[in-house]
Amino acid sequence: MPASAVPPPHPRTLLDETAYDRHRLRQWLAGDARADGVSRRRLLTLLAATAAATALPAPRPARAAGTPIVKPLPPEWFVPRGTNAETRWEALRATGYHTPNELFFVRNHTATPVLEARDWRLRLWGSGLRGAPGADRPVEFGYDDLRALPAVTRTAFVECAGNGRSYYTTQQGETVTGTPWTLGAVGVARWRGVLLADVLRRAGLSAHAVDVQPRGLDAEYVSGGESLGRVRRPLPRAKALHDVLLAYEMNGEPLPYDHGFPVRVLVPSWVGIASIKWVGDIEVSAQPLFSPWNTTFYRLFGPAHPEQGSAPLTRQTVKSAFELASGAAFPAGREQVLRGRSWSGAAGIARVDVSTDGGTTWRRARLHDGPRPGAWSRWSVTWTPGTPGATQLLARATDTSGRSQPDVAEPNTQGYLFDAVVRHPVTVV
Ligand SMILES: Nc1nc2c(c(=O)[nH]1)N[C@H]1C(S)=C(S)[C@@H](COP(=O)(O)O)O[C@H]1N2
Ligand SMILES: [Mo]
Repeated sequence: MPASAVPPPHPRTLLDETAYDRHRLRQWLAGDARADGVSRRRLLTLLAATAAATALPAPRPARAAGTPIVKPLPPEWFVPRGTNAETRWEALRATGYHTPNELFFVRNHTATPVLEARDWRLRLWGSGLRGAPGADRPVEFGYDDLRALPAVTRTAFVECAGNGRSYYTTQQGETVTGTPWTLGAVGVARWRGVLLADVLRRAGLSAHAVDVQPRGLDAEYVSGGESLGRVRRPLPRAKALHDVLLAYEMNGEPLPYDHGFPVRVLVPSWVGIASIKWVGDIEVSAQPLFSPWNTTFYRLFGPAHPEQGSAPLTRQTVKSAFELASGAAFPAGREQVLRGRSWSGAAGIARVDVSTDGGTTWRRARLHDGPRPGAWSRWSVTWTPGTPGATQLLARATDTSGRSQPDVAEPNTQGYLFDAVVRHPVTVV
């Protein structure tokens, strides 16, 4: 018998029907189960439905060497994009408020490292710690040390600063560099961990500390033939002490390998790059810090921006997406419920307006969630398509701070922070 990709479950697991079901579905996903007469779509729907409800340990990786992502990437759920994977919005239709871990997008500069919790240490060092004048007297925390600290839970999105980048080109004719995401480089999860503030205080944060720089344990990132070192980006002290988590759980499960196991940083409302995965050390500095990820990258460059670039990016902009495939077909004359989600890095969502005729007329969508800062609100509208042919669906959200989505996004060379209303093509048949 070939070695199974899915490890055997703990015997206790098999007494829990939901966990049992999920284990079987995972085995199927790994090609280890037979499901004669059951469609792939049906099984994927079941898998999505069980994903959020159960808490199994992270599966052992089943990837071939050199594959940048550990988890399965069924084409029904993901668009592969190099070392990254984009979630398909039509796959989120079957999910609840939180994005199941199995469906969450992955953004890797290199490849997911598979680490062991028992070998992992978090090292805090630098001139911003009392009694630790250099790297010579670092303060260390093990996985169990972190788990023994007071736990906090927070629902928040992680969204890549480049989410929606491809629309600079397809809607606005601009040439931009970077991964051509549509709108699927975002997900909302329930994160559990400890406050970075707690860990910093326990490590002896000094009054002089100004910047806090977490760094990942994944491989060094090489760009243009030059190594930029390991992925790292400074956070200002105020944000680090405000609401940043060192997260060890995602939707009630240990962090999956691809999302930062054993521990990642979670910086609510900010560009995804701030949420360093596989964090191994944190420099606490009494001097301001810079890294390629807040100088060369993650600033706005281009004619509309200062010569040396904008300030480093922090909060995400306002966006909206339909839970539909691009080019989805609808029968004429039959009432539909169109669903979607909107979010903003500045505040919760206050209203969403939808057009089903390419932007000529607009009506207000029904919001299913109240304003949730740092997360999304689901919404719906009913629509009875008229004459057959091509049309475009548009959604424009406004947050409680009054920020909204323009018709055209101000371009920048690296295609960050797209915020314009996206024209979603559909056909009436
Ligand atoms: N160590 C490390 N952290 C990282 C990255 C990375 O490549 N390495 N990618 C960043 C970027 S650009 C984004 S958008 C988010 C993506 O998080 P996810 O893969 O869990 O969705 O992780 C961030 N943290
Ligand atoms: Mo990102």
